[in-house]
Amino acid sequence: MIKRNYVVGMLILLLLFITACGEDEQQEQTVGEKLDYTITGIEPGAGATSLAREALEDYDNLAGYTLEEASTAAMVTALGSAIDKEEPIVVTGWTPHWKFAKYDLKFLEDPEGSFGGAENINTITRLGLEEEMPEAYSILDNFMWTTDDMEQVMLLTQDENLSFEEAAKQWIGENEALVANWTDGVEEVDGTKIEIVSTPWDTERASTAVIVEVLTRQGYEVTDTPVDPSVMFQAVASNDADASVAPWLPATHGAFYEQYKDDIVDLGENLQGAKIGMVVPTYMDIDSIADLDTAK
Ligand code: PBE
Repeated sequence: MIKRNYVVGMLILLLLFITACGEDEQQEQTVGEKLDYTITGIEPGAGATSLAREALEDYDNLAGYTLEEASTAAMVTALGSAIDKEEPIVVTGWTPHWKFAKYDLKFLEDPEGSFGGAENINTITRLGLEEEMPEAYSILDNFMWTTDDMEQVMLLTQDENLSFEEAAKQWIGENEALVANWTDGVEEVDGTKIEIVSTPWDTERASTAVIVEVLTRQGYEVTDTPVDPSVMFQAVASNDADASVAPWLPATHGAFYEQYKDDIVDLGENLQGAKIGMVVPTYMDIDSIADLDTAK
């Protein structure tokens, strides 16, 4: 008898449990639940990744969230498939980038300022370059363009399937007047070797391809090495490389800049109006990083 009561009791409990589970499933999942409390990040060495890690500390509501660090390619793939299914996704994103032309996206507001505000892209050189390669130094110092210009180069690589080198050549051909501003009054050189260091993202592949082509036309023998942002700063600070047009400042690469600023020359911005942060499809009805619901 006792045994049978026990079995019946267990069955009732089981039934209650199953009913409760069923009800739970019917309840709307929160955005955080749908995201599995995950932010889709990019390469571990990117400046955007360090700032996203800091954001997870800065925002109380993000305690319990995970930053998935992989690659830009993995991030844009995840973004594309989430958008296909109209599912929520939060990525570490930036502009200029083609994802904003292809999809309807928005930056989440960042009331804690984890990602800084407006970003610029700067030109840096090693100490002594001005004296040793004044022609290259002048061109690097004069190099200044707009996000529109940069986007045109990136578009040529996509729409016309050109390499960055080919796209840079074509863009220069279409913008000779602007390029002439950078080289005006600068003397030609005869095969002087110069080493440019850059990072592997499309924005920097575009700017670096353009500056490499301009320096080549001036008579330089140019090598271009894409590396992690930390290595880029270290290379210029230790004279292993001559210059870079790739640092994103003041926030994205700010920590590296602080570390190496006494051992590099900062020629100021070559492009204004970049931005990084947390990016979501516009169909998500949150506006701020602070709107993400806390992990349960
Ligand atoms: N980015 C693109 C890079 C710099 C350029 C924003 C992904 C970074 O985070 O380091």
